Amino acid sequence: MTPVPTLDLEDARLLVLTGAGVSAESGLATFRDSNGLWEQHDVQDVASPEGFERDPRLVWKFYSLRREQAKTVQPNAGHRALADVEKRLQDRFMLVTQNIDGLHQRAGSDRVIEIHGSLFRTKCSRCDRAPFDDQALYLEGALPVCRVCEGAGHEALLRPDIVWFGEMLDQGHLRAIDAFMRRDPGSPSVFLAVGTSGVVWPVAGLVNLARSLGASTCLVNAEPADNTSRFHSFVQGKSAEVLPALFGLNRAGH
Ligand code: BV8
Repeated sequence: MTPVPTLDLEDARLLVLTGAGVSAESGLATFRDSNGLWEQHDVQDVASPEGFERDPRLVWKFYSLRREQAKTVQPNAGHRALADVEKRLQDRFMLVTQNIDGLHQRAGSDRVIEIHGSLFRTKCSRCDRAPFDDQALYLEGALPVCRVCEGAGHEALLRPDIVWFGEMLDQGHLRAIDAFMRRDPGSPSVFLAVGTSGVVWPVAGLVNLARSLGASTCLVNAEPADNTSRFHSFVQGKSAEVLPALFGLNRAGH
């Protein structure tokens, strides 16, 4: 682990962006590491609207297996460290996660924006009914259909409430992130990215917005990321080790 800088959070706002690397030490596969999810599946087949259109059963199997596995693992010390610093900073803290596994919430984080959606929410592929909490596994048998559409004489499959490639992010989320970064322009702010390869846009561009607004930026990652050069500081290491040290906690998160 490279030396951990001290983050001066006195009066500062802290925006944290996490990716799959934060859940790696809980036992969940990342996407682009060796043996990652995108080595086992073609992204276009399982994480795009076209793929769902082509083979919804394959897509529901892909996400049902991840839903099943996410329930069996536990948050790690990195998740707990972020939940702890949220309690200390309160409304000066925002967590934006690309992860859909729900581990931040299970570790106690409340101020979370799931910018790419959630494994545990399902929505209609046709109508605009609100997404709903769903723990079910659709591994065999009939795929879930929307009862609201059915009542109106239409047939429509339910789908995971997840942002696939080629789909727009929730504009409300992007507005909330932008407003948080622009709040109290005179006060110090920190942008911390953890466990993300910096490949997926538009989230990979958040560091540029943070810098343009005068934030100090830090990346914590197991290896250099695609956009490492955009950060003022880079800490190479595992998030479950680095985050407790970064926030002055021991590994157990106390
Ligand atoms: C969109 C689904 C409008 C859920 C995902 C420019 C602007 C806008 C869009 C684009 C653009 N250029 C290209 C695009 C299109 C595309 C895109 O970005 N493509 C990339 C691949 C080039 N973006 C989109 O389609 C977005 N939509 O903008 O709509 C539009 C559309 C088309 C064209 C223009 C505009 C939608 C993006 C969301 C897609 N959905 N997932 C799911 O299945 O999970 S993205 C997927 O990648 C996940 O959400 C994941 O979170 C995300 C990012 O991956 P990471 O989390 O970073 O994971 P990864 O494995 O890559 O890296 C893990 C890192 O952790 C590694 O670096 C590793 O070293 C490190 N690590 C490992 N262990 C540890 C660790 N670090 C610390 N500790 C450890 N222990």
